[in-house]
Amino acid sequence: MATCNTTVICPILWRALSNMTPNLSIIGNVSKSTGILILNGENDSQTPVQQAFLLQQRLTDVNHPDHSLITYPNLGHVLAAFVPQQVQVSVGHSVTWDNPSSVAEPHTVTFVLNNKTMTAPDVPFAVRSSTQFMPLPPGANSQPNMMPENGMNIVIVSNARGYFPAWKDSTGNAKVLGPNGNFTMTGNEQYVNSGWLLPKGQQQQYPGSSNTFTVSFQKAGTYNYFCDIHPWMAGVVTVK
Ligand SMILES: [Cu+2]
Repeated sequence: MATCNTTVICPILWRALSNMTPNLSIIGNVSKSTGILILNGENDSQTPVQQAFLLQQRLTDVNHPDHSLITYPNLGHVLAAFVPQQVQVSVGHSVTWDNPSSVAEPHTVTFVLNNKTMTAPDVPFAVRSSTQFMPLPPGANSQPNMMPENGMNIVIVSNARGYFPAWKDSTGNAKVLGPNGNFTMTGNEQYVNSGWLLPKGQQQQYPGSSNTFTVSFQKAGTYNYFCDIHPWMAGVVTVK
């Protein structure tokens, strides 16, 4: 069976670097004992490379002793995206998604084939007000998000139908599957989700999460999908 691989890129790192780029007025006041490294993508739309040259010039003007500018040709801000965004396969063939990004940023491949089956990664549930939650591991800097309501508490928790591979059939039955789902799309589904896809080896923070998701398409059609965590990430599989 021919397999068509699509991948996910997520240069969150670039955003972090850009956010750290100080502006002109601040950079002139940085202590001379602090070394400054400016990293800038040539095609970066939010902090154009000219801005980086101005920062560099300002540091030269104030005789800052230790500063360098590195520009990266042909690189710039890219929002997290599916690559390629459009894939065409023949009936009976499959597509595998993975997450090759360098940071442990989760993504999902989510097919909402009936709008009423839409979900969110984190959702409210009611629990008894007396329910005690213990952070794990003990001493972790975490606390459950709880709001009192009518003698109960509302807690926001991770949605299993978003976190794990899950699907909902034509009659509304939902099934949650184990990690690294391998799903056969017959065309009768209302909802199919990959669960959280993490780069291989980076799922420690997210127990039970997946590295890959494979869908075998049994029926011709156009299958739109998106990432449940970053809804601007969208893709389409055309099955002929
Ligand atoms: Cu995403």
